Amino acid sequence: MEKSDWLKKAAQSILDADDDAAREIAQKSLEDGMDPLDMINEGFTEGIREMGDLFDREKIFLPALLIASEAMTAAVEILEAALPENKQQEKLGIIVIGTVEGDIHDIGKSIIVTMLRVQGYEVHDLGRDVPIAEFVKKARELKADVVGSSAMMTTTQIGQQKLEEALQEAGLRGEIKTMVGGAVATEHWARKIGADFFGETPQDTINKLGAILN
Ligand code: B12
Repeated sequence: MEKSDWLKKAAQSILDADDDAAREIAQKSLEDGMDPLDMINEGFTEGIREMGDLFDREKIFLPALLIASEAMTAAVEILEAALPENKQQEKLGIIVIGTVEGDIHDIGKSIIVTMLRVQGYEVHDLGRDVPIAEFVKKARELKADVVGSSAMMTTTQIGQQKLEEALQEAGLRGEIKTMVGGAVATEHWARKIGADFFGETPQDTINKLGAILN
């Protein structure tokens, strides 16, 4: 099958909220020699984005979105397992990342995690709904170079500001850089709270990380 057909099928399985199909397409595309990263970024992600648009326009409702999200997660797990281990001896940097407290959205954050690992960063993923104190504790423990936070709601965005303040108070902000992302974050927001940068997409994040750590 052509690459474009695999990508279309992947997106469609998310639009159909069909987790069996999503798993099968992930598996079969690998057997057919597809690149797992292309399948995630150009295939399944397109599906969840379109579902997001439909949800925004009230064409679908939360239960359908939830099932589609689960299908997305199932497919990404299979594709991630097929990624080559990064054998680089010297890691590019240590990153601690999570979705801020009160926020359970983790699809986008998990894609960032995957992409940064593939690039050669050592990424510690704290998951979702992560208390601010946990970010600070892990950043200190692991001597992180960068702390990243994801926020998807206007109500939870404040967590990114609290994280900046908590890192300052812990005296860690001198040695640790910060990056913010997620649907509600912007360049302006990053500047306002004093974060080092806003990462809009995986590639944008990779570029800015490279620049800031050099
Ligand atoms: C999928 C989804 C869900 C799923 C989440 C499943 C999961 N495991 O993540 C479910 C169904 C569970 C859900 C629940 C809810 N959701 Co919801 N959800 C979405 C939706 C449709 C898509 C999000 C997504 O996954 N996008 C796809 C990914 C690939 O994109 P992304 O997240 O933006 O990530 C990219 C970048 O932002 C960036 N990035 C992301 N994180 C980070 C971090 C760093 C450090 C960096 C550098 C970059 C980066 O890279 C990613 C890859 O490109 C959005 C709509 C939208 N337009 O965003 C609403 C949305 C975020 N949800 C919303 C709401 C309100 C809710 C609920 C409260 C339920 C409700 N009443 O609607 C609950 C939240 C419960 C809670 N406490 O968190 C609102 C938030 C509104 C607001 N502005 O505050 C949105 C915007 C929908 C809307 N228009 O109303 N949701």
